[in-house]
Amino acid sequence: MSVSPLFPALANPGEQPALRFGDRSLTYAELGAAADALAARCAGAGRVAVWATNSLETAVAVVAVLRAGLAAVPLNPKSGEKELGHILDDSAPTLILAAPGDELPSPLRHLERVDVEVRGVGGEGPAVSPGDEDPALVVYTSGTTGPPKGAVIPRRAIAATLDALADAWQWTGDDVLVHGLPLFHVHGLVLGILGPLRRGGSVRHLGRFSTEGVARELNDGATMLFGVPTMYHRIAETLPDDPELAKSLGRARLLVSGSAALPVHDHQRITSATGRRVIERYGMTETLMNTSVRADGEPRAGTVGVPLPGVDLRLVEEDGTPLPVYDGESVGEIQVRGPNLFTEYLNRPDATAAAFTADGWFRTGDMAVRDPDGYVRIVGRKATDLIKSGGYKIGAGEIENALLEHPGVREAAVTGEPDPDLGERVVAWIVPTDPQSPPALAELADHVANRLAPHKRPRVVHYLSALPRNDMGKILKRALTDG
Ligand code: MCA
Ligand code: AMP
Repeated sequence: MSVSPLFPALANPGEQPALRFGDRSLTYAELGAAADALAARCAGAGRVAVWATNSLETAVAVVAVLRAGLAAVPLNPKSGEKELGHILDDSAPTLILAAPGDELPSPLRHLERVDVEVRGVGGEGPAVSPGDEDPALVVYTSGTTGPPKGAVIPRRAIAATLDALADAWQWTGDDVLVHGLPLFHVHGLVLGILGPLRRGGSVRHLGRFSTEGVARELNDGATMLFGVPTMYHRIAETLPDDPELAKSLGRARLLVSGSAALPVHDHQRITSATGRRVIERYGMTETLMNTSVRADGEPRAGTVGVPLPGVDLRLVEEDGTPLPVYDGESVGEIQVRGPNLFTEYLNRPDATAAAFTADGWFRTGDMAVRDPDGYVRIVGRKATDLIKSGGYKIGAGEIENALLEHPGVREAAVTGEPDPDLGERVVAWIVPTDPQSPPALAELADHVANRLAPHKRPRVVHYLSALPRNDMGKILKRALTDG
């Protein structure tokens, strides 16, 4: 079945602003022309990789791939060779779209490259009518072990999640969004770029996050801010010395935080300095958005609000039994069902099957309590081997594997520990090959940054003579962190 277009405002585009990155911008008419010209060049391709820098080109490229009825695979431009190699082998794109002049690393050079011309013209407009279930994006996300998995996100899920957020946030074409999020994850790309375009509104991307950039755009007509908790923490830290920042935040219609928990202390500091409350929403690469505090609802710091329209949510006990009542105290795993869900992990039927119950509920792995009136409060995660740092999900296993490839490392374990700025920071526990000259933190950090991605690098290293293990040889991570 065919869905209505993902971007109704591109059907008959006018001169209203669509995208702005720094001093470069496109109206809907210009975006439509550039995207259609590029879509024509992608016609017939399979999956299309996008070199997802924080740029106008990335936004045009993803819109073009969607207009062509194809699936985009956004690539983190800071991915190291090992991570990039895995994503390319797994997703097998036939094309790579990149900004003219961007230098691509060697694993990408064998792919046919098409430069993204943001002033492009000459396309015919989409001749295809993709179906609801057709894949729109393949977004790579870390698990506890092994390399990242590609979550296949259908067009239906993008439309459903963005329309549900429009309802919860009273988000319209009059809104102007500002953010500085990366464009290779759901938060920055789906919510932060495709969201405003689906509403017919506009987005101003900061290139990189800064409190100055946020203040400037909110003073200049932006109505909404999206960010991860680290960004709101940095805002909270800056507010006492920056009354202008407080005034500009006071002008926003909506301040939204997501990707990790925003500490109540940061909620409070922002509210007391600006008079505005930050609202939290809860999502996942595989599910897009599940819950949110509503713009017309009671903001309750420390909760992620209520299920979005169309989303079924339940809490289950260890054995899978749903909790009978919500009392604000009983903890269960969050499971969700709805049109917002992904289709599968690419090439991983085993992982896809394990992620769903027999009757189609997706197991999030997040642990929560629910207040009697339905508000959800996330209290933890089932897997200790997943670390959320700066809003990025990082699997301990993939970092351990990368560390073990360093000649100076004989054994390695990775854990997360609390960090006031990043939420959690990555900690490496190393048994060095040569105890007399163990590899330094900077060297191990570079090693991981170059192989995987800079945000996955360890921030702390501890050296041990042996890792604590149980009788089966399994590393006892709790013994590391408790010690
Ligand atoms: C430092 N750098 C290095 C090294 N050390 N590069 C290579 N090798 C090294 N050894 C570089 C980094 O690349 C970075 O460069 C700069 O130094 C600073 O890095 P760092 O301290 O790690 O981070 P930061 O710049 O302070 O970043 C904090 C941040 C970032 C801006 C909050 O963590 C961020 O953008 N987080 C957003 C994550 C996100 O979008 N998550 C959504 C996924 P440079 O500055 O040039 O980059 S979750 C999701 O999508 C679900 C659906 C949801 O619910 O939202
Ligand atoms: P990712 O797999 O990178 O898409 O990250 C999804 C995970 O981020 C979820 O499973 C949650 O653990 C976490 N998350 C997202 N939003 C929130 C939030 N508002 N509060 C707490 N955790 C969140």
